[in-house]
Amino acid sequence: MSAHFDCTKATSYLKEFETKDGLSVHDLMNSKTFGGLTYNDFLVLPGKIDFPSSVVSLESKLTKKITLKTPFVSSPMDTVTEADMAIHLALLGGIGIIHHNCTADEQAAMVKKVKKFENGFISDPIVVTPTTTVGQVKTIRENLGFSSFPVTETGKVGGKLVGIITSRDYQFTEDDNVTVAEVMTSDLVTGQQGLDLVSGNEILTKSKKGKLPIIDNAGNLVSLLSRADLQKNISYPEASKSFSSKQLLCGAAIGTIEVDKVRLEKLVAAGLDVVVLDSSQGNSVFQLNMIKWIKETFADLQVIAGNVVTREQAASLIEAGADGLRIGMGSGSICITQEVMACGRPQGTAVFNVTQFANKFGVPCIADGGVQNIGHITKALALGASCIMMGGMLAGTTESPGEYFYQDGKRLKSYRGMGSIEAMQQTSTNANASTSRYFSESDKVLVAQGVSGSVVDKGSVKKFVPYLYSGLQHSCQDIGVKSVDELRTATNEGVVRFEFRTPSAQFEGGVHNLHSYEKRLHN
Ligand code: NAD
Ligand code: CPR
Repeated sequence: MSAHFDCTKATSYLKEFETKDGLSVHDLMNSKTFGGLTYNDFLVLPGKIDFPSSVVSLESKLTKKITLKTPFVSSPMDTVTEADMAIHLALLGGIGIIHHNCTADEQAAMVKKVKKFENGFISDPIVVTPTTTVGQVKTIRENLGFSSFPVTETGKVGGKLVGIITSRDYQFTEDDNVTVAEVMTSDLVTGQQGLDLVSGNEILTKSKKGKLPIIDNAGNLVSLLSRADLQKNISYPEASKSFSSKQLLCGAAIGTIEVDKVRLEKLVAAGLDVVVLDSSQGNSVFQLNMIKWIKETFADLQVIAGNVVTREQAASLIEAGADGLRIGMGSGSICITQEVMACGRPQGTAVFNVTQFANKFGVPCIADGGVQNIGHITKALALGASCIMMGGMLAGTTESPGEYFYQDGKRLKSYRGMGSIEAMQQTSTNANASTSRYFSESDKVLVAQGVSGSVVDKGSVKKFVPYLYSGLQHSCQDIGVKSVDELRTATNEGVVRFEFRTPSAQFEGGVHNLHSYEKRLHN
């Protein structure tokens, strides 16, 4: 029998005599054997677990001055981010970037809605007038499922509050012509504007009421607090808020033509925290000039420039004053840019090369596009990204714009590229010149860079984002790092190791050889 080494010394033997298993990120990315790498072309090797996944911190920078508790950003696309998405992502610790395929006023109104949002308070409740009939109230209940309504003189939020009508007031009223004024409760328990959620909850509990109308000093209805909502209302300790105003953080995208300056003025007036200069090729004089103008005009506004995929592109934008960069050209799920423009870069390589450069200047980078699962998120962060921007992953959720429809027995929502013919045609049908995004070069022929399609219903981001969050924590635990920051540092220092993945390794890493299965990602 041959002699073996002492088992009790295995780890010290490893450190002393063996080279580290796997590849450093630098060897992985600088290998000349392969071309540019995508997230699927490599794997992270597991490390040591000596902590629970729940302690993993996902805090990460979005820009020089904004740090998020959750490194998730929604794309400025008209099938992904409007106010509802931006509100819920911010509540969950990320941030939404509101698209600009609409008028400047519409976009500013969405930003305002996010900034004015107060968790738990319904800012746009259904309101009736004293002359509304009980029959009409019953119809609203049947159509919308709500049974209680504040009553104002105007029938709108902002009108003088005169009562509330609940199912108790009208359930035994058989004559549908009776007016709300005849049956409503006018002896009201109300809350004053500015009341916080905890105090509102206390009033509801003490008064044993189901709804608490919130009024301003003049007695006008401002919003409504609902006991049922409060009970199911999750508290959002991770919410992204500005320190001074305590309002949710909100981002929005603009283009780089002259009228975008007017657009931005409106967005800033609505309370915008961060602007994304939205372009597939950010290294343009148009964008450099726009960054300089923004920095001179709105000193406090954070500017994310892009998109870039090379160090040279990044250097121009960093020098012009960008507070963050957006990386990705041609990797998006709806994208045909690489096919049509011949430009782009595999996303893994793009993220590594740009972040290696930008991080030296303290400029955080967003990995944008091509993310299909939690593993891709982990890999993008390991390669140096600070945040992850998602389009397709967040499309098809309850909070994404658009209605669900059925096709082939599946519940779907539309998802389309912002340079798809359909999205560009919507832009061009807007008569208002200030809505024009791209036609500064007076294009007669539209050259599509993306497609228009659909994605399956993913349910609410209230469940989906916590799934991504927990999944990312588990992934970091497997790698043996306690935070996203540590993931980046340990990768850069060669502590976290990698392996290439051949096509057969990719096949092996997926579900295989089953007769049938259902892929359920979370409960
Ligand atoms: P863009 O606004 O950067 O460019 C459109 C055209 O307008 C370009 O020809 C550009 O040179 C021109 N232009 C811009 N500013 C100008 C100015 N001030 N004066 C004269 N001409 C000017 O938009 P885009 O790159 O076509 O992207 C359109 C949308 O599609 C964006 O939402 C973008 O995010 C998305 N997209 C993304 C990718 C990607 O891979 N990330 C690829 C394609 C499209
Ligand atoms: P996915 O997350 O769906 O893979 O990609 C979303 C990203 O795709 C967007 O954030 C944007 O950068 C990019 N994108 C949007 N419209 C596009 C068109 Cl028309 N073409 C190429 N890329 C596009």
